[in-house]
Amino acid sequence: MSSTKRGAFVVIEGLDKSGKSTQASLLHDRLQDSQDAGDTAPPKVVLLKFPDRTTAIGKMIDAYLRSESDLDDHAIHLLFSANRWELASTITAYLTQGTTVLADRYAFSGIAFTARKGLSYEWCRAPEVGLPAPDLTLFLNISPEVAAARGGYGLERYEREDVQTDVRRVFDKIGRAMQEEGEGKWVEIDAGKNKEEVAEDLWRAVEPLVTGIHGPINRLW
Ligand code: T5A
Ligand code: NA
Repeated sequence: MSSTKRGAFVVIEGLDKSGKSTQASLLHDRLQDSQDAGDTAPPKVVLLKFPDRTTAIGKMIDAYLRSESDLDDHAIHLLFSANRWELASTITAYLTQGTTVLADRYAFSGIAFTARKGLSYEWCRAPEVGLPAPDLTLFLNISPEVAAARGGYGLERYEREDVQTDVRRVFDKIGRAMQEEGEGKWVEIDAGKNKEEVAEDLWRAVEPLVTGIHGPINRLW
């Protein structure tokens, strides 16, 4: 077996306003500082965000989320998935060159938000099959009531307590499936603590991966 290591793929998931973007940014900076990569080396870590609202597909998603357009539930689901597929080969390339990839939301949000509308879990999962699988998923756990009290809540389509409670149920199902199927580690983090405490808990889970990973990049399911 070759001793070459690849970068780790780490995903941050959770309910709306659980602090994903705040923590993804803190974690990105900490990973960057954790090792001096030198001038010519590939970047130590990159941070991606899903949905990536900057692409052509991302702009359609953005209009939908801000309720400026309406789309069939199946159609918007496939756009969210396509928005990940747009970046799949980029993720693989980064990991192969030894860069740690952090993603702020991923396929699990895709499944959870559509399945709660009543579309079947299997149908929701199908377009995600074959995407690069995370080595570690950090699920930021927060009660919908605490999330609703945070800044900016309620501005977008899905930011309602009844929606978030349903979404939470699907996330729990996904988390159990990931554990049972051994498809990559799924770790729940208490996101109701203050920012610094949550950052420490995330770091404890991520630190063992910062020196890289042996073995091939896994694929989802
Ligand atoms: N979606 C997404 C789908 O339906 N399908 C998909 O495939 C995908 C990928 C937009 C929507 O799209 C849906 C899910 C969403 O409904 P988004 O662009 O990720 O997804 O949404 P954002 O608005 O960027 O992110 P969130 O609303 O989920 O917020 P975050 O990132 O969880 O929270 P963050 O870090 O922005 O913090 C929110 C507020 O809380 C404060 C922050 O300062 C901020 O004001 N805060 C804290 N306050 C107290 N204690 C702490 N520990 C705090 N941490 C942060
Ligand atoms: Na966010």
